Amino acid sequence: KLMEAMTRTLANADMRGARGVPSNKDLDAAAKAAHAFWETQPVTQFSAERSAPELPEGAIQPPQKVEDVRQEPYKLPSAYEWCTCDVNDAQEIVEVYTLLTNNYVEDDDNMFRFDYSKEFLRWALKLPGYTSQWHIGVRAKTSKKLVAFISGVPARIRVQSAVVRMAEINFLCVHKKLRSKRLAPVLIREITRRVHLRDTWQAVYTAGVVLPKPLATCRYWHRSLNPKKLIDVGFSRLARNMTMARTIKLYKLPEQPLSPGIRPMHPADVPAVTALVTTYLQQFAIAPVLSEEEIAHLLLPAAGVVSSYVIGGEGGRVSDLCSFYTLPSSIIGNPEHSTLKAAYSFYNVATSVPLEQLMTDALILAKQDDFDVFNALDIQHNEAFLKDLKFGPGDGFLHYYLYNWRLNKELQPRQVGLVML
Ligand code: MYA
Repeated sequence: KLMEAMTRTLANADMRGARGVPSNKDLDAAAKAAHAFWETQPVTQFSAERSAPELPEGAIQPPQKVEDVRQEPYKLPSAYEWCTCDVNDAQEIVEVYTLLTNNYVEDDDNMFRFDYSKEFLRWALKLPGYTSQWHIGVRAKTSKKLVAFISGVPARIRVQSAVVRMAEINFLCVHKKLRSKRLAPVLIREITRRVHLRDTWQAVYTAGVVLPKPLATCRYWHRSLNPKKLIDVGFSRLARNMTMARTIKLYKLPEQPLSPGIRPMHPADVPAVTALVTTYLQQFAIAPVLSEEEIAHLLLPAAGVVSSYVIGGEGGRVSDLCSFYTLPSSIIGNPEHSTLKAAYSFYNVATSVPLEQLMTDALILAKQDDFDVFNALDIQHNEAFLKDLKFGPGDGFLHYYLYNWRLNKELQPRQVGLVML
């Protein structure tokens, strides 16, 4: 997921200030802001660091007994009611899609808005073990229109040496006409209650906004695949001293992948890919623990949703994996182009070829599939190839958060192994 910060390429590093990247001063200001809701929640507070740096790492609050969890849903303003959204239902998935496509995350200048497809939303919400109790909507009582949404899916997340059952929270959205009415805290309290009812006491989430208190602050980088379109729609700018023709040449890629034998992942690869990914993820301070069933769900290629390629013998040892998911953005108010087709780097493991070569292949395969841009966070080992493969830094950050779990030290992006959708 990411980003909850929709970000764009910065044409030149010196333009960062002008393009809305918060300076350290802004982050300090955010840290000093009052958080009437978040200050009541079991999350690391900005002030805790100063007052009590040596509290033990781990759960902030002990688990309750499930039978002691509040039974009634939280109260909504009287014109609204709770619903669960059945993402298997053709009409209900359209309702979730429509709410998000019109009201979800935009960049700072309101030029682009995430346009998660119906197929993608179904995929992201139907992780093994999912429950529709965690796909929560709010409807207007009279019109029944869906006006807000929040979701959770179950996950096992390793934080340093502890493997913790958590909810991954995503797709929090309040209709534009209902903003700033403190509906978001009610949605968060309600999903917390329903997660507690399933004996789960921790959660992980990412957001573009600064809240108490980021576990890690990461940045998006963007690799132009279709530079002319990106410049035409204002996603990136022509660099100083560059013509369009030179820019197109700069980003040109080989027609075919560099690694002989690279091919789409097949169901028979699931055990080998699970082993490869499991070993790879052990080196990060925070990473998911993925079963074969979860790997199959997350990584087997699904058109318009996720693309995964491997190197290695069919059904036998797999030495390398690259993957990316499809998350287009609506281009707001552009007469010529309505959609930006973006690929987001997912899980990549290189053992038989250099990582830079594997990621070049990912770019080539994404280009073959007509993506306009390839995005990656500076997490995992991505720093090692971003600059050389001509990614440019974006103008937003993605902050990682844990609910009811304390870590005493902020993590560096390269210590983060978890990718959220
Ligand atoms: S991140 C994606 C969030 N979605 C968007 O950005 C879409 C566009 N924006 C909107 O739809 C609204 O602006 C939202 C806020 C819904 C974001 N995460 O109702 P309000 C706090 C957490 O008056 P609105 C994603 O999906 C804000 O600081 N809190 O505001 C992960 C303030 O609290 P405080 C946020 O603008 C979500 C309060 O809400 C966020 O109308 C993870 C204001 O409420 C945010 N992104 O609505 C959720 N934005 O006063 C947490 C604002 O204290 C999960 N706020 O500062 C926690 C774990 C729960 C499970 C636990 C289980 C154990």
